[in-house]
Amino acid sequence: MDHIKDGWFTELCTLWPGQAMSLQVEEVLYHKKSKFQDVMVFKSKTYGNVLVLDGVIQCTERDEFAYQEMIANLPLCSHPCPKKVLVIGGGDGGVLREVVKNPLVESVVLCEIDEDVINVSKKFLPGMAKGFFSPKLTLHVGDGFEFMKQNQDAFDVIITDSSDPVGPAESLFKESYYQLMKAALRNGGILCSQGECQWLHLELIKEMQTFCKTLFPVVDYAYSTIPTYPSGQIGFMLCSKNPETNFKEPVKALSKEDMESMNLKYYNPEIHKASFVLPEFARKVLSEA
Ligand code: SPD
Repeated sequence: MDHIKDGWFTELCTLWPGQAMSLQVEEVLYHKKSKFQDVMVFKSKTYGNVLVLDGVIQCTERDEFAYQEMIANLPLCSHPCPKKVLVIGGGDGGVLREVVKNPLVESVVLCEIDEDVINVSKKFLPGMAKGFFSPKLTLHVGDGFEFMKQNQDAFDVIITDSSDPVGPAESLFKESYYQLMKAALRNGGILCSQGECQWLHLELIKEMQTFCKTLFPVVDYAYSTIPTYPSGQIGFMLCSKNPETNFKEPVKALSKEDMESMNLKYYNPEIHKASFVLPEFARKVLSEA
């Protein structure tokens, strides 16, 4: 268990050289290699249970909502009628939990390649995995590329909840993947993908934004703050097939009552708008893309 030493888990990865997040471990609850990756869940001292894939933190019970609520609600509240949704990845169920809360969403397909992640999350991350019990869900265990090739012109919103671009998820940050998503979206469709961190991966984000702009009339980048992701932030790449989309203004602003009934803890209409306001160093680079 190289990532745990003297009771501390340390997240080392070539994508964030020279820095690492550490969490104090109370107990390792699960640790096995699946067909695709190393899967671990540990109980931390202050962040609840933590899911780790190939040594990288995917979610902690304490702060996961800052990511799952944003990656779900930024696209859903930017689409006038998000009836059919596809989630690629997201095996912990947290994004699904957020998507099924939206009353306009009629059906969701979740396509996750690694069934072990789903099973482990049902056992150790029940607060996230509750999305799997929604009647709106069709679960597909398999490869997202293959699934989208078979399902063209089918979805209003596609959300890619992936791990980072090393190993199995690398192809999800490439142009060919965005071309497939474009074909799988209906007219006016919107996509939102895990878009890495402006402090660490600005060149990658710029490269992605550049190819996205050749495919979609509207492209934007937003971010959320989250203590347990590298540098405390994570971004979202948003693209729309509808030239009228303005991601910065939710088409449907949730009311206080909506937010309470949806039990939202991070997302609100104000943070939706604010999440597109970038610090100058990032704004400058991305406005050139
Ligand atoms: N650096 C880790 C990024 C992980 C993003 N996906 C998390 C999955 C949570 N549903």
